[in-house]
Amino acid sequence: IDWQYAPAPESPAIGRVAERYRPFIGGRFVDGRGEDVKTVNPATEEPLATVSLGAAADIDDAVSAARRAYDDVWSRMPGLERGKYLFRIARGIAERARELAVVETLDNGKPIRESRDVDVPTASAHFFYYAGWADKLAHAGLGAAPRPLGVAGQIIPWNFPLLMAAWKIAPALACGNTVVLKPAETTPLTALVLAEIIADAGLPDGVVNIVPGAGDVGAALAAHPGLDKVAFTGSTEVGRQIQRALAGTGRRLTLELGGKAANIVFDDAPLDQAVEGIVNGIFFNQGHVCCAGSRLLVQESVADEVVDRLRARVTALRVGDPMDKNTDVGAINSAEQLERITALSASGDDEGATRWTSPCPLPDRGWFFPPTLFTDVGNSMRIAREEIFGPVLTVSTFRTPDEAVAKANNTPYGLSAGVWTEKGSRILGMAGALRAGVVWANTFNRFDPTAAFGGYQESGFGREGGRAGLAAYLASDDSPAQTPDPSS
Ligand code: TXE
Repeated sequence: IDWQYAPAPESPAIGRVAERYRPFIGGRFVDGRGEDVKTVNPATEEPLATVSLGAAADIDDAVSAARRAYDDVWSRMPGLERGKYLFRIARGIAERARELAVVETLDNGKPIRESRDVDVPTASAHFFYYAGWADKLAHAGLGAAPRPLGVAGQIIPWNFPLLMAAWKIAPALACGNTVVLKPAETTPLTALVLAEIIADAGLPDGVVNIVPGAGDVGAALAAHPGLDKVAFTGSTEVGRQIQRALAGTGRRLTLELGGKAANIVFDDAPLDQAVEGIVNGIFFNQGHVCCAGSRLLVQESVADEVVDRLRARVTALRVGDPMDKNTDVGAINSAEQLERITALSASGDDEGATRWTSPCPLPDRGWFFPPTLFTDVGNSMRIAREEIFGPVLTVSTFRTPDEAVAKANNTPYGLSAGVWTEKGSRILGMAGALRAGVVWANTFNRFDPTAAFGGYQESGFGREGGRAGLAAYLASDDSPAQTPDPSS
């Protein structure tokens, strides 16, 4: 699918990273009351820009601004008008696509090819998609007069900084909510460029507020009594803390947490295609993907052949400078994440799995981890159970479809899964039996604004994307609306 709705003109700001980024509150860029910190380019470990962090007092200001904007303007605006603003934001992203891709890659470490071809166009596509819903909410299947919830607090991680901001902001605004968003501490830049795009689109002051900060600022936001809704994407551990903080408050919550997806290859699958899908499933975005296909389950009769082909293919992956268009695997986002990946991989060695590492050369500086496969993996090993969130794949085998389902479902998570087979009936059978919010067939890591995304069990609850994504931001009952329905 070509999500580049509008051709991106040459941006005058290509490659430009501003010196200082500030919180966006009440329609203005202001100095935060937290400290000034340097963001670091993970590929060089050199400082990239200064960020003025927010503090709890800035969260108070942002929530107040969002409340005023909700009461006075946004919840009263007809859906058709709201949609026009979303279309403008979508176009603004497309117009600044090159700049956004460069800033994203420098701040996050992901290959420029991915930020250019996936993150930025898909972010724009989310705004285009939800813009179309803004005046059609009565047809969303959520009752005749669905109404917005109010002010939403949104906390996002560092693996898809711009795209996660778009996933959170676009449906919330389309439904008539206002938002306070906190980007992750290591990747705040593109969300603050998005704030400029939002300001340029003329959005009424306070409808979107973006406050950079670390976990303390996130905790202040999640627990703020002025919110009606909290949406969080991040670790299962922090998700649990937020759920506890919200218990008994009546505030709505959606959580999108970790994953440990099985990518299941049957012996009738087109193996060349499957190997590409396995590589994309785990090495896309350095494996910093909640739905990454981190557990390969391959049918015993083709296991040796698949692993051989996989090693050959992985050996050809180029790891290195994320700004190089030929790079396949970029930098690990932070020193902490590199430590986590290193430690979990070491536990695989200790527990008796066999490690194979791509012989690719790694840059001398920056945080990098080579593409890695583990075979001889037992189900009880930590590498088979815990989310590694890095370029590390475990390989195990199965004989029958039932055994594949049992192994795939043997996890506390339930976000995604992949099935590779020529048989349509098997795809349908597996899709029904796998406990995962998304099941891809003969593809992996396909993101599409029209499709719902979300998990079961420890992967969280609630859906983002598609029509289902509207339910997270609307009061859906058919009782008389307490606030006028601006969309009807
Ligand atoms: O996540 P955190 P981290 C998983 C992945 C990774 C691990 C740790 O396995 O290795 O989590 O990553 C904010 N109250 N995922 O430490 O801390 C934080 O500032 C409120 C999977 O980076 O959960 C950031 O904005 N907010 C995942 C966001 O939460 C708090 C993506 C996520 O950071 C907070 C990221 C608090 N007490 C990590 N503490 C996915 N589902 O894609 C931190 N934050």
